[in-house]
Amino acid sequence: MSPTMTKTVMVLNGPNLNMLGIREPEIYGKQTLDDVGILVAARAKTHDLTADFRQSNHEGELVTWIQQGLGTVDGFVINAGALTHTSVALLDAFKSVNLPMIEVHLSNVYQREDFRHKSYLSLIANGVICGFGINSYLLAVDAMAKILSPEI
Ligand code: DHK
Repeated sequence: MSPTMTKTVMVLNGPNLNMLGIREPEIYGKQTLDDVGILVAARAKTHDLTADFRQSNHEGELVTWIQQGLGTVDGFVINAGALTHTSVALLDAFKSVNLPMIEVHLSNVYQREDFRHKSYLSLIANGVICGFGINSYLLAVDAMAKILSPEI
């Protein structure tokens, strides 16, 4: 939990999401990850939340950030990229901290290759939002605000 009244959501991005805007724009869109971060911060502010927006290409760094969230953040939104479909380590990290977590994807993974239909994170995610492009992140922030302040 954050020390102040304002709650914090860590918004994590996994491998290759730093390439947004360049990478397969017909699937992932033309906006950059910086654009996403700006929109996420603005949306979080409307809910009186702070967004701690990060990206790493390294599974271990993401695990460390999740662990560091214990006692410092109130929930997670994550687009783990390809690690969604492979990483027991990320699943176990989220199980360890036991905080609300929403899984997001820009693309509708269920319209894509079979290997993208399996998610380890979905096993414990509060919810999964996919297929809405950048708006997937914003919908996840809205949903997290509701989870963290269910009375509103
Ligand atoms: C992003 C990736 O990098 C892929 O590996 C996932 C996800 C889908 C997305 O749609 O945001 O399979």
